[in-house]
Amino acid sequence: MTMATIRHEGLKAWIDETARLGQPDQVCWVDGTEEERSRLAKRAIARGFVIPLDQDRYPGCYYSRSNPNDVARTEHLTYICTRKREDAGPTNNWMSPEEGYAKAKEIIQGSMKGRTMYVIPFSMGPIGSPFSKIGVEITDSLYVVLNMLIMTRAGSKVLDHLGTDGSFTKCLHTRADLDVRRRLILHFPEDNAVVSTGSAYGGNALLGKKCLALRIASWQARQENWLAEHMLILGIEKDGKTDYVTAAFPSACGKTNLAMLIPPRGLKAKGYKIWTLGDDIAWLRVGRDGRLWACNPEAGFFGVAPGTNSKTNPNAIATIRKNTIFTNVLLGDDLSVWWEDGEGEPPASGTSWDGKPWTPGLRDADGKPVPGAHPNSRFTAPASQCPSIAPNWEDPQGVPISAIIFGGRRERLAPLVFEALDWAHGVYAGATVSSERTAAAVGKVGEVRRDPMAMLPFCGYNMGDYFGHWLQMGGRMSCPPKIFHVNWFRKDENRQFLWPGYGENLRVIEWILARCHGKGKAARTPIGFVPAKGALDLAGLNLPEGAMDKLLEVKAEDWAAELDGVKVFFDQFGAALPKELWRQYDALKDRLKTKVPA
Ligand code: GTP
Ligand code: SPV
Ligand code: MN
Repeated sequence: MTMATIRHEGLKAWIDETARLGQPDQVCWVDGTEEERSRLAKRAIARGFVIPLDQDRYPGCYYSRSNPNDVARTEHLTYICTRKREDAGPTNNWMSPEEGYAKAKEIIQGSMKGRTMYVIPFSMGPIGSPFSKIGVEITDSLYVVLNMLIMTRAGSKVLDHLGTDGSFTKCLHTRADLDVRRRLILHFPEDNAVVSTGSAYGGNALLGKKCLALRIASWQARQENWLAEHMLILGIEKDGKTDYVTAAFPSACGKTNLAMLIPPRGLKAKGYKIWTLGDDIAWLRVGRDGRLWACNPEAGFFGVAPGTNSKTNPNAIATIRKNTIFTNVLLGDDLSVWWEDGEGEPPASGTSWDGKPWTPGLRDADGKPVPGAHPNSRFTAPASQCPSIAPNWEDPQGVPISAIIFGGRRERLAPLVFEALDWAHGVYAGATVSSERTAAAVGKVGEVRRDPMAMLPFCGYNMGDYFGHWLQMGGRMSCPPKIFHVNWFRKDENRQFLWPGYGENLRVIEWILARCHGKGKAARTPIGFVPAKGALDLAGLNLPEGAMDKLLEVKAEDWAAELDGVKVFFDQFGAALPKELWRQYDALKDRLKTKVPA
């Protein structure tokens, strides 16, 4: 592909303009062929951007280490640039488009000198599906190109589909000098454009992912009456019938793990088969049948490495055996990779994520263990390599959703599972999700913050309007999914997890689906329905005495105290917060005051 063969004038003009600004040595169109990918990988190795792993043990796999100051999303440098400040809302950083473009221009000017500027046409969603959106990423990072080739459907076939005047999201990325002072992740939803500078980390630099598929897409979804969500998609097959659910958990709170779960031994006899359709993002549309249909816009997984092993997530381990890029894990001197709570023994010696010599058991001056992998180290692998990938994962129509599951990481308060009373109450439950911060973004790990629908960092417009959009979507469906809330992370007084999690989570999903089919016994609490005694199948689990009671406990006084935090959170939206959410708040307050008979 060359500039001369491009028939889309708007695209051509943008490429020309960007090349004049960035001043790369050359412009290279990515056509998406295997021959090209292998050539680019060789080039990335020659330039030192990636290191090939031991090809016998890890065929087609590469290692990459990013700048130690650039290993997680930087929410404080992420902006929504709209003409009106209130359109970004109180939970987003805002900049005017003029200021955004001016700041970006200053950084991009000449930043690609001595480099190649790659142009990657890509489709989020199967090419040609009614769900799909096209983007074009310009980048001066070969690491980004290699990742985008895994995470999206990229290359000339996308251009063919775009035609001479199709619309696309302009995604402009320069790594510049990787200095945080020149790091900005800017979104211009009114122009269908993203500009990202000074970072080469995943969500900051792979612009199809959080920037296009969530921030820009959520803006478009509101206008076009659909939903762009931070959700996994999972299929549960039993007796020849498959139910599909989506689940929204904040970053590093278990989406990849749930999406690939293996039925626990105790439930094996029931003949469950679990299908993976997506692990991070779902686009949802109302079907002609009045149900909600979901599609995964991505083509790969950009998953958290630490904690991934063949006990917790065997499907992930099988997925990353070949053709995978490992970022910021430990690199063994024998060209192996390893991470904390990973597979097998660590190598005898290696280099840690921040480029320092590392040996097993290494401790710092204070005697604290020095991790080999960064807690947010990741693997990038093709979804097609996942043993549990659903045969219909690329169906252009998507799959019909029976349940939407919200969740967070809470040591206390939230029970293992509860079912919302109806759609509006479910939206309230989603809007008030709170969770302990993880290493996926720069910030204080463990601090509890509100993360509505797991979208706090990803909603591309005023979250008050977003809640309104969710509420009205309920009215567009004759058969809306039921809404649930789960918490795999509740702890006992010794701060040990009460629930074993991972594959065992199917026991909770089983109850959720039973509820969707009008079965499954439940007890009503002020916050919603929880499983009645004996309603969860716990065969073979051997939980300690009383653990289940603690897991399902709903303490009215704790929930009443939580309401103060909800009020502070809601208040900041002013008039943009739908009145319905205040009605839900008041109704919950009342229910918490009323003694409910058991
Ligand atoms: P992003 O890719 O950042 O959006 O995250 P994610 O939601 O896909 O998170 P992921 O599944 O990678 O899980 C992150 C961490 O949570 C890992 O360290 C897992 O081992 C851990 N985890 C996942 N599921 C469970 C569970 O059921 N129980 C417990 N205790 N930990 C879990
Ligand atoms: C997340 O942080 O939610 C991720 C990783 O899935 S990133 O692509 O960096 O956003
Ligand atoms: Mn994510």
